[in-house]
Amino acid sequence: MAQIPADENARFDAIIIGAGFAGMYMLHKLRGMGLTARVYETADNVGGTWYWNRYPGARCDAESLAYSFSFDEELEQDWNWTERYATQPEILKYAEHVADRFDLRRDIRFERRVDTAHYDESNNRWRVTTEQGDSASAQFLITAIGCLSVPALPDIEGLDDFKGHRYQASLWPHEGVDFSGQRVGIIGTGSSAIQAIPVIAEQADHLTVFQRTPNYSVPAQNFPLDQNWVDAFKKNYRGHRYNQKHGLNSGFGDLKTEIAETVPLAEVGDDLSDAEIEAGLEERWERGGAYFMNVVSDSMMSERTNARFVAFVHKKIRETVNDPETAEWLCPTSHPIGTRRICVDIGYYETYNRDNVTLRNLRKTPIERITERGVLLSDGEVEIDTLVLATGFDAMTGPFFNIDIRGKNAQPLKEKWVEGPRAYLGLMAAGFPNMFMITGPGSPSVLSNMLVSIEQHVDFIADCLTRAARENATKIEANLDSENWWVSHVNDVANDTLYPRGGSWYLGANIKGKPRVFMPYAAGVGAYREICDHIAAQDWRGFEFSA
Ligand code: NA7
Repeated sequence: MAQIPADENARFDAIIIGAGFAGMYMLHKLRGMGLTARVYETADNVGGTWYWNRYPGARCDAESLAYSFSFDEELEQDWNWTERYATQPEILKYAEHVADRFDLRRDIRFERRVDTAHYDESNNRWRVTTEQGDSASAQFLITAIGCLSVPALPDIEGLDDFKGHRYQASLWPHEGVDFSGQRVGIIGTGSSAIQAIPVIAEQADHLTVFQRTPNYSVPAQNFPLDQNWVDAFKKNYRGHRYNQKHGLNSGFGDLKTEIAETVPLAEVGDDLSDAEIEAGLEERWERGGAYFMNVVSDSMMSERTNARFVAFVHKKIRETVNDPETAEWLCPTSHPIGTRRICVDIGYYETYNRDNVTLRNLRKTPIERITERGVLLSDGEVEIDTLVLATGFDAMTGPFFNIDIRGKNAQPLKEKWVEGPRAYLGLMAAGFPNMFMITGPGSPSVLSNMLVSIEQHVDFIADCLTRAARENATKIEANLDSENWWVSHVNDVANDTLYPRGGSWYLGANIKGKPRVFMPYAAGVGAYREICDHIAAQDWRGFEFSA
């Protein structure tokens, strides 16, 4: 395919970085408003996270009928999901379908990595360059760069010494990997690994899991979707969408059940007897999904309630895993349940009953280094042919810091955010006029169904631009006091929950030297939407419009 020539001093109304779901919908929306836009995308196709994360077993942990666009009723009626939780290939196919259906590709430049984005005060425009030589400017800059798009390599000595095959979950080869006849080792036991482990175990000769911190996982209870049920569901798609957008479940939720049955059993766990809470947890476990946490409303607020959830999951692990020592090692004890992203699995704990799977507990026998032949633990070397790294991401701020973004007075965003991200509503940083962030830090983002949050942000940004155009304002900037208020509100909300005790990437705790700041907004998409709508209704309080 002939390479499209680089843009040379091209001018647009808006430049969007990233062609995942956020970038695609933003482009579609801007076009509908009669604005010109260019999208730059590093990959050679659309899909964002679903383009890169092709590891075996990759699938969404929000239900497919909810993890899809709602902005076009014909699209939502036409597209048919095949399983309760869609696989990565199916979601990628959906993303490609959206790109083709709305003819998005003609404004997207693929295989272009934005390296600089500088605000020019003299003409109120953002100048953007790519590593591939594009140069362009636009009045508005919109980042659609994802929250988990910068893979983190583990800080382990000798990684490059390994002579076998090495793969990273989030940069998986497009042609796939055949593990048959292989001794495979996997480092990491987060969501990615918990999805990949059962699938790799079925293929590999032997799989060794190197676990530092066990995670809580609940069964997906995945199933193929029944067409009659889907047809009935789609008749009331608007009602379901309303619930996703306004509900407490942040866009997750058990779609098979009517909303009345999915409300928590009680506001506080203390109001329920052990038998009552057990019955509720058992029922949610059987239904499957991350929605498990909402049996009681205070599961993320009360240590006592949370501990009852923990005891339940520990019991499930011990009942499932035959070897008692392996079962104990798999029981998380270092953090309350839900304070790290709860994993949704298909046969994860059961996999440890296979003869060809071994769990190594790195808390007892830490990794000393990677060798030519495998992984050297404190009690000896484990020889492997293939090493899989499922070691996570430099979450939320990492994607911003990968680009040299400068606002007024040439201030780098990296400098403004040196002690943690600061943005009004997680959407706009003071000192960075006309730059909007879709699902940025300080918004519900990773604590929500991303499609629900993306649509809300894109619509909000579009309304904000419309407000500016109506009043002939060319410059929109977040007010610093409003930003400070929002950042402290985000912190207050987080501090009222158990989240900060998770020590996870939500807090930046997985990256050396990163400030420990709880980044997502933890009050849910319903509360967040209400605040945004209220702010818009008060003539965009906290946003300053000028000519
Ligand atoms: P996560 O959830 O950040 O998991 C990364 C895992 O890698 C986690 O178990 C880490 O253990 C482990 N890790 C990282 N560095 C090391 C070293 N040096 N040694 C041993 N183990 C290590 O990333 P995922 O990709 O699984 O999931 C990210 C999100 O993607 C997920 O929540 C979904 O939203 C989609 P640790 O906990 O640090 O001890």
